[in-house]
Amino acid sequence: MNRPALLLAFALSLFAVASPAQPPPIGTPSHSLRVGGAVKASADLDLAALKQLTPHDSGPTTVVCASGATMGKADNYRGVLLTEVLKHVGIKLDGHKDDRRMVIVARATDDYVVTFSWNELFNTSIGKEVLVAWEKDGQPLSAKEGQLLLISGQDIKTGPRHVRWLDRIEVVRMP
Ligand SMILES: Nc1nc2c(c(=O)[nH]1)N[C@H]1C(S)=C(S)[C@@H](COP(=O)(O)O)O[C@H]1N2
Ligand SMILES: [Mo]
Repeated sequence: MNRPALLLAFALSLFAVASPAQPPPIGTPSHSLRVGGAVKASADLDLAALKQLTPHDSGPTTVVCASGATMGKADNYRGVLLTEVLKHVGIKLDGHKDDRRMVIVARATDDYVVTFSWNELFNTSIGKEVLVAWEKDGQPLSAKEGQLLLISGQDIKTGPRHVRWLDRIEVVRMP
């Protein structure tokens, strides 16, 4: 490198160090779903692995914030039911009365967290519409939408349990 170029590189590197880190405008997109906790064996399911499971289409869905504001609409989200993911990995159960102790925690890369109970997912109709989605209206989810997201279609307000950048499912056995 010649002298002016060297000086320029030096000045640029100083600038990079001096300028404060900008917060990312969006969350970190999620490229896989780690499933852990009270499961038979922890798993890290990438898109290809999720697509091996039985796909599910949500049909028309509106995302409504807890405030009542409509945040978005889709004709369809495509993904796999959370119950299918959990059946695939296998919840670790210690006897007939253990399932009902389980809390299922869904977490995003920005640490946004929502919870479900085992009964809610496997013993009410809510579970039939809790979807881990990778596609909206035939298109892969954008980075802003999370790349992977979770949505609970039967909720009164669908915004709260619409988890962008979904990357972890934790099964917690209540003591
Ligand atoms: N990862 C993540 N998901 C999130 C949030 C968040 O802060 N982080 N906000 C929630 C809120 S408050 C609402 S109302 C809906 C709105 O969806 P949208 O922001 O994608 O329109 O997303 C939910 N999902
Ligand atoms: Mo919200």
